[in-house]
Amino acid sequence: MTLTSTPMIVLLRLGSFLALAAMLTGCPSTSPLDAGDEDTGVEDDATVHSDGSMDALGPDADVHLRIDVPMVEVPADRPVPAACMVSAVVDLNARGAADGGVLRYVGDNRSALRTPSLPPTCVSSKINEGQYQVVHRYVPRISGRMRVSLDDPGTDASFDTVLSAQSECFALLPGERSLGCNNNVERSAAMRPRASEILTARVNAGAPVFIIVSGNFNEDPIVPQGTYALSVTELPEVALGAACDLAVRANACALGSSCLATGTPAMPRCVADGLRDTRCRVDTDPDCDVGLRCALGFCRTALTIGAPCGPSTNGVCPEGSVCQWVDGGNTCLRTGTRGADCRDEGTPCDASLACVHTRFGDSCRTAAPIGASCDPWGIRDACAAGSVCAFTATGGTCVAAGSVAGAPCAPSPTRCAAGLECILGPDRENEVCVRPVAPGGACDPLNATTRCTTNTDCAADSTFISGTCVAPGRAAGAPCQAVEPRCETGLTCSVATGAGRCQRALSPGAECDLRTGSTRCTGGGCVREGVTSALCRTDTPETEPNDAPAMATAITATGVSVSGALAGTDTTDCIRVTVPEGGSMVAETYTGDERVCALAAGDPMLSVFGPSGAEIARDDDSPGRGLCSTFAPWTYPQARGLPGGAYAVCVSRGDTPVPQYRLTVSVLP
Ligand SMILES: [Ca+2]
Ligand SMILES: [Ca+2]
Ligand SMILES: [Ca+2]
Ligand SMILES: [Ca+2]
Repeated sequence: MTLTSTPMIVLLRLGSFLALAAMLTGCPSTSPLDAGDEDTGVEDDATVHSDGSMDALGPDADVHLRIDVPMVEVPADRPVPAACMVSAVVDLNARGAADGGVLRYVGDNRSALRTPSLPPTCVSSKINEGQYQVVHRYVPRISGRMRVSLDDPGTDASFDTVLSAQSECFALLPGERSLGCNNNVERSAAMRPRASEILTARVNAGAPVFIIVSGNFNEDPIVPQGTYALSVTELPEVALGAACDLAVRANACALGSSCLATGTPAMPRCVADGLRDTRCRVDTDPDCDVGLRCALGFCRTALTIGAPCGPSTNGVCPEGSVCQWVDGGNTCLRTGTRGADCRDEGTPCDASLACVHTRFGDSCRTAAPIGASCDPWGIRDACAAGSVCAFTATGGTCVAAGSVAGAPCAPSPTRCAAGLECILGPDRENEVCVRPVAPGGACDPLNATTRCTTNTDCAADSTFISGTCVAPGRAAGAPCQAVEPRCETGLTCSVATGAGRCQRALSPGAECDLRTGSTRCTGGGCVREGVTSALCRTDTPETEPNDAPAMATAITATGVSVSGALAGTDTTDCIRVTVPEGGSMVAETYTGDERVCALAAGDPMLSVFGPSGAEIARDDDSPGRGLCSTFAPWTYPQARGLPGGAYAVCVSRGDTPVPQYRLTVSVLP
């Protein structure tokens, strides 16, 4: 959570940068409610919907305001969402406690409906996000912007919140903007990295704002419901050129400008948006002046096609191109060419290439035909049109969708062949067809080809590739029981509290299980020795100073488990490994136990720097890894087919210390 705020991989392509920028800044949203063409001159009873559900004003009702707000035309057939019914909406002006200009309200979403009424724009409601919504109504006293936050010790630490705001209590139609949306805070002041905070677009005094608290379901112990503490701070506006608060906590710049530190010495002032290295314009075309392109919320110099790009380049690829890893470097590639995104219109890809679906989106590749081996995690050798990559015991094969166990499900209505059922796959993003297996039956510990029935789970055997369906707590790899003893004698639960797996303790040198986490290495980490095998290695303590790639500690072995800490003034630790020409790399971070990077143990970020010194990939929180990262051929195109040379792998942190972490790095031929 140091630089990115979401449990996603930072991809080296512009679309993702922009999506990320949206999340960092509190969403693409920002539709200022300019007093516009249709001043309705509403007095007092500001917004009244067709069913009269929203007509109650809070204590502000006695403030006799004339409000200049364009009323959104609401079609008569547009139903009032369940969460917007007057009985469900929390009137913050009436119920929140104001303290020094900050209104604070403590609530919970345990009795809210699971299905979202007002889908937030910054998460996908298709993957169990933005659920259990509670709507709050707030009438600002002054025009300007509002900071709304759930980053508060009063918010449950395990509650993964989403926060959004709208000017109307209706699901947004295409083209309608929210006032702001955020999943995870960029930096948590209250040790609540899964909590959310937004800085709204401009709001007008007296015009109600609907603030929506939702929950995401990731995996235990992260939950979509809980107690939250919501605060609302109204920020007065500062004129262009005037001094402002860089943190946008005391005030906010007027529409069309943003607070940046400029001049010598640098002073925070409101600077016009859309200029080189200033913020992109919001809701105004063009978003940046000629020759500039908006990236991560700032107008940057546009690079040329074929130019190097990536996290350490101060420029962005031009329109019609993406920054993509191809032939050992991050390069601005024109869409439709090898390694780049497919074109939206016309022929998707150049001749001899196929537009294939990968986990990183549709990409022009030399596609693998049906029956060929492929990477089911969707990175390598994606399958030709009409086929998809199915999980097998140790890899993948291109097959027709839904045809076999392990295959991605086909479109509705018949999603899987007879005898199979469609469930969320091990990448937690895509659905796969699995075969139900009764207790005692042989199963796949990855749950990619089978699903254990009757409240059993697949416990891995010594191969870590096959297993048996067992009751909780009965075998290594099986889920822990809720009460002590959580696992059978000789096994320990992977986490102290909450849902975890029973693990077998192994000594250094033993073959360990990185695939499903059924083992725990004593005094060290599990280091990959090959694509499917891994050994327990004793920890090597880090050696300071190691604060930058140039200061990295050189590692001569092909695999290492480093133990380190990031506290005090120490924010970065780097090691250096040598990769042979065409080799690949696996680097993983851990805090606490082997599999779950708990909220309380700090939030490390992983960066990889290539032989030229350029940062080739940056990953904060990988899917299924909590707050830790996995940089590997099956998660990153940058991790395989590497140019030979020295690579630095760095672990860094944000404001919160990481008292103890483990970094495992393996170099594969
Ligand atoms: Ca969140
Ligand atoms: Ca350190
Ligand atoms: Ca250091
Ligand atoms: Ca992280």
